[in-house]
Amino acid sequence: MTERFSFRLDATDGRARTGAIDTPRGRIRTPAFMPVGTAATVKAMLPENVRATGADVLLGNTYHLMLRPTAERIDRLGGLHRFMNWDRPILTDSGGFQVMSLAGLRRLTEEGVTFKSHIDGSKHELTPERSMEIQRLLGSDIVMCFDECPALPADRDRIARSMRLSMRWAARSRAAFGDRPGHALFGIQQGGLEHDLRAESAEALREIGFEGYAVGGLAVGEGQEAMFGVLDFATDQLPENKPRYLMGVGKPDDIVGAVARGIDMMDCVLPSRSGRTGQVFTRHGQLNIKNARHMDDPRPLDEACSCPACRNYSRAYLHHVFRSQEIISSMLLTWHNLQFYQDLMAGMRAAIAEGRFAAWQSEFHAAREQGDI
Ligand code: PRF
Ligand code: ZN
Repeated sequence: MTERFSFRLDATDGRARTGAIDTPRGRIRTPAFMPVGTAATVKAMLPENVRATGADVLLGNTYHLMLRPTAERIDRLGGLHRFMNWDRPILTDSGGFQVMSLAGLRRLTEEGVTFKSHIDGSKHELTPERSMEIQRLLGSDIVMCFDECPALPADRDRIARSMRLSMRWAARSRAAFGDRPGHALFGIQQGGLEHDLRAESAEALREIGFEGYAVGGLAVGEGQEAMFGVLDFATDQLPENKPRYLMGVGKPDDIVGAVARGIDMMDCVLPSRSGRTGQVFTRHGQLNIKNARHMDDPRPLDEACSCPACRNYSRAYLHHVFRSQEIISSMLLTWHNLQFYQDLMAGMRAAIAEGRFAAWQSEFHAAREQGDI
């Protein structure tokens, strides 16, 4: 196992890439999908089950953990890995984005953001320096810069000012992070949908220098076509020899389109959250297990899936436990969805390595067109 953080590209196919990030806590095969473990748990799953789906890395959240149980408490208890029983890499988001989407009353200044907790209304502050400190206390392997992400649509002036603030915060994040061998700090590109603002942001980040680069500010209401339109140029503005991470994306077809445009890492609550609401992802698209058409169906969700929900249970059973609000329903459907996402990533990695990604993409879209039969 390496003592340092490193990234290597093994193959490219068109703009799609496959490779590996090596960290002291293990290897992350790319393109990678990171299940979301916001509150120190991937809901309804044991960590060993998450690992069994093929996940190499989890995402944790500064915002949630600083409020409860607090970063200082997690530090006293030996860090986030030990606390949640996941010894592989953890990437933590920096908090700004979650403050904007979840917190009550917020005030944004050059210094940072003050806000009221969505849990008990208590007052808190996040700055680049405090976010770096919290992510260090958590023991995060991949730390994200503290940034601001404006909701779209927003006017150009607002997006430009926000992006420039995020770039000043990126420089402060870099300075506060310090020298931590084996740990990585990722910059986050902002700039909305505009080519020149994205270029300015990428330039500012490259100037500072990071171990990886995220594309932020997308999947915030602009739609898939606009998002792909940005990725058509944004990934190429970022260094080729460093991992590129698209934050908070997405549905399976978003993920495939992002990988086709040079993205190496993604995270999204969708597979885990959908598991709890009965939404199921399959090769043939999405279905809801709640639907009465599954009531007498002895078949598995997906014959090609190796997860316990598909190996051991019928659609009829999964429908029944969902309707009955049994806890096992969330467990099985979450497992299946996470398995589906990891199989998707493994399929793309193999296709890119073998130079057949375009054919793989055609098959992916054809299976979805066929629908659930
Ligand atoms: N910044 C941060 N976290 C994020 C985003 C961002 O822009 C997004 C945007 N989709 C999701 N999570 N720090
Ligand atoms: Zn399955």
